[in-house]
Amino acid sequence: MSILGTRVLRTEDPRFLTTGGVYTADLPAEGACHVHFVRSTVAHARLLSVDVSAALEAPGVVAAYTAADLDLPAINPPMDRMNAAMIRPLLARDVVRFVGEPVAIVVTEQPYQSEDAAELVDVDYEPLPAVVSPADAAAGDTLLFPEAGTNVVASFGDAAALDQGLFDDCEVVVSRTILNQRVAPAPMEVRAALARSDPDRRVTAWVPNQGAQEARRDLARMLGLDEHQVRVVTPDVGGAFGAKFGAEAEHALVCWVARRLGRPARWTETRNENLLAMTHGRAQRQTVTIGGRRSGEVLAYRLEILQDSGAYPMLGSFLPYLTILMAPGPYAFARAEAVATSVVTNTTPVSAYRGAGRPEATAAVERAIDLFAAEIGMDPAAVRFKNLLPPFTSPHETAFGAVYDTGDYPAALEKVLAAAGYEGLRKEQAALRSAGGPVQVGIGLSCYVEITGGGSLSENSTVEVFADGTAVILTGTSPHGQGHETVWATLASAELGIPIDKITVKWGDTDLIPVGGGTGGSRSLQQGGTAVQQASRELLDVARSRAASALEVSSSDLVFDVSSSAFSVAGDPDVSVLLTDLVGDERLFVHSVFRAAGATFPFGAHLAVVEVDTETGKAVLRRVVTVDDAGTVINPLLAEGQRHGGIAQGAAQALLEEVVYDADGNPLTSTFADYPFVTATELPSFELMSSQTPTTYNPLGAKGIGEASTIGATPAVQNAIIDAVGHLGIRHIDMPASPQRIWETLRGN
Ligand code: MCN
Repeated sequence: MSILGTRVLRTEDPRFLTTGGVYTADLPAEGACHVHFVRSTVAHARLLSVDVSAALEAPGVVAAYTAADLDLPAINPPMDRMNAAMIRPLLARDVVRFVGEPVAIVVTEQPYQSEDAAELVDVDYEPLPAVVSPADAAAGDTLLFPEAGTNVVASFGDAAALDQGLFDDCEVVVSRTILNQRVAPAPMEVRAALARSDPDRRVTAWVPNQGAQEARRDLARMLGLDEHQVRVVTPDVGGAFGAKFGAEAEHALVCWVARRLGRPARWTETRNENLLAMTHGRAQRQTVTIGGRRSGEVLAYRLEILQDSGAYPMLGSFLPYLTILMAPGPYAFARAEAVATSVVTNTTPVSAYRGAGRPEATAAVERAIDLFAAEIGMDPAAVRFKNLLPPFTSPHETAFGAVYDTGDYPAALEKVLAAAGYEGLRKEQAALRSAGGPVQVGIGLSCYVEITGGGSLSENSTVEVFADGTAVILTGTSPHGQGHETVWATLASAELGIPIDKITVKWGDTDLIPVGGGTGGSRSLQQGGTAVQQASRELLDVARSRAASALEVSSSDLVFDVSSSAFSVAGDPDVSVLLTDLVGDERLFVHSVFRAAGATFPFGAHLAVVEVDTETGKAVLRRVVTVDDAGTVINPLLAEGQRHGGIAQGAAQALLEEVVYDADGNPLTSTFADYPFVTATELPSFELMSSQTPTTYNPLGAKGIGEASTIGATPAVQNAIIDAVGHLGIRHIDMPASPQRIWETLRGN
C-alpha cells in the first residue's frame, strides 16, 4: 500500500520540540554589529532635518546614517499597473508617510546600546494633515504624493461603466457597505536579517522569508546589484502568513550596512516594530449590492471595493484584482459586476496575508447572501442551495475569467449541514428565542471557492540518491510551518522505496537552488510536491537503464519493487539490484521542472455556531464544522493542521483582530496588549469533514489547503454572530464583532 494519503508524522517536530529551530536571530556571526532603525513617530510630515551627531557620540555606536548617506535608489511600485510616481526611498527623505517608517539607522556594537543611542537622533518634523481613512484618500484633498496628482495607486474595472440596469428585474435589492478590517500577520518570529559582505563584494543575507529566490531578486533590486552578487539563505522561519514574501527595505539596509562597514550586520525587530512596520493585510471597504426574486434566486450581484494600500504601493494595492476574480464565489449568478480602487493612506503598507484577496471576496459575497436571505425571510442554507453552481467535472469559466477546475459545491454544504445537525440547531435557536433569555445562539454558513497555485505554474526539484542508502531533495518551495520536509520525503519515498528518515530535504539557499517560486498562494504541494514526484520517477528511469546494464537484461524486463527499493527481472526476483547500488562513479540524480496545467480551485463549506450574550455583547464560538476540499490529500495530518490554523486565524478576524489608527494616524494597536490574537482558550475543537475532489491539473490530483480554511471561517463566524441577534432586527455587524461592537449594535449606537 502506498504511503501517500496516510498520516505520516511530521519529521520536523522532534527537532522543533527538543533542541528548537535555528532562527535568523540565533545564527552565530562573529564581529557582527547591530542595526537599529529610528522610525517616524508622525504619520505624515515634512522631514526638516535628521541629525545623528549626538547619537554618534553615544557608547558603543559604530555608525549612524540618514537618507543623505544612502547611495541607493528609491523603490518603484512592484507592478506596472500601479502609479509610477509613488516611489519609496529606503530611508525616508523629505517626507514621512506612516508611523514606523524608517528615518535613520543607528549601528552599535551591542544590541542593548542601540535604543539609548537612537533616542539621541534628533528628527525635526513639520506635520502635514494625515490621511487615515481610504475614503478621505479617495477624496484627494490631501495628497501623499503631490507629484502623482492623486492618491489612487490603481483601479480595476471601470466604475463609470457599471450597468445602471443591473438590478432592474429584481423583486428585492439589498445594499450595504461593510468593512474587511486591517489585520496584522503577527508571526511568532518577527522580522530579522543577518548580512555579510564577502571578500568578492558579494553579499550573503540570512533572512526569514517564504522564498529565497524572490528575496534575492528584491535585495538585488534595492541594492542596485546583479542577482549573482547576492546570496540569500533561509534559516528556520517562525511563521510568515504571506507577509514574509520577498525582502523589504529594512532587509536591504542591513545588507547595505554590512557592505558599507565591511563587517557582518544584524537586525531583529521588536514586537512593537513588527506591529508598526511589518505589512498588514486585508483593509478593504466593500459595498455589496445583491438582488433577485423572493423565491430565493439571486439575479444580480455587484461588489465595489476601496482598498487601503497604506503609505506605499505594495502587493496590497493589487489584492482587489484577486477579490474581483473570485467575486461571485461558488454561485451561478446570472449577472455580476465588480470594480475596485486602491488608494494610499498614512498607515503601514498593506500586502499579502493568508488568502490575500480571496478571503475578501468570500466575506463580501457570503455577507451579501445572508443579507438577501434575511430580506426575503428565507433560510440562508436554502438560498445558498438555490444559487450554488451545480457539480462539474470539466472546467467552468466564470464571467470574471476564472476557470474553476473541478467542484461539487452543493455536496460540501450538504455534508456540513448533516454533520452539524442543522435542523436540530435551528430548533434549538427557535426555543432559545422564544424563551427570551439573554444568551442566544447563532448559526453561520459560508460556501467558498478559492484559487491556489495561481502565480508561476512551474516548480523545480532535484532528487539525488547516494550509495549509503540516503537521498537528498532540493526544492524551490520554502516551508515555514507547512511540513514540506515530511511530505516531499514521503513523495520521493513512495517512488524510490528509500525510507523517509533517510531522505533530507533542502531549500532556501540561492547558491544551491538558484531557481524557485517559494511558498505562497498555497502552491507548494501541487507544483513543488509534484516536481519531487516527477523527479523521482525520472530518476527511476535513469536507474532502470543502469540496472539493465548491471543485470545484462533489457530495461523492459525489469520491475521496480518499492518495498525493497530494488530492480529485479520480471519473473525472476532473485536476479535483482538495489537502487542505491546503482550509484557508481556517475552520480544518480535528476533535476526536473514540473509545469501545472493551471491554477486549481479548492472549495468548501463552513458552519459556525456562536453564543452571544445580549447583555454583555460577548460572543463565544461553540462549534466549527467544515468541509475543505483540496483535491487528493497527500498527508491528512498536515492538511488537517493547516485547516486548524486557518480556521483559528479566520475566526480571529471575525471575533477580535483589528489594527486601529486614531485620526492623526497614530497606531493604537502596536503591542500585544492592544492587538488581540486568538488563543486555544477561545476556540472549540473543530469538526473537520473529509472530502476529496481531485483536480486534473497535476498528477497528484492535489489542490492547495494552506489558506482555504481561513477563507471559509471568517464569514461563517461573522454570519453566526449576526444570526444570533437577527431576531432583534440586526442585519449586519462589522468585523471584528468584539463585545463592545456587538453591545453597541444591540443598543442601536
Ligand atoms: N497538503 C496535502 N494535501 C493537499 C494539499 C496540501 O497533504 N491536497 C499538505 C502539503 O503537503 C503541505 C501542506 O498541506 O504540507 C500545505 O500545502 P499547500 O496547500 O500546498 O500550501 P503551501 O505549502 O504552499 O503553504 C502556503 C500557505 C500560505 S499561502 C500561507 S499564507 C500560510 C499557510 O500556508 N502560512 C502559514 N500555512 C501556514 N502555516 C504555518 N504554520 N505558518 C504560516 O506562516
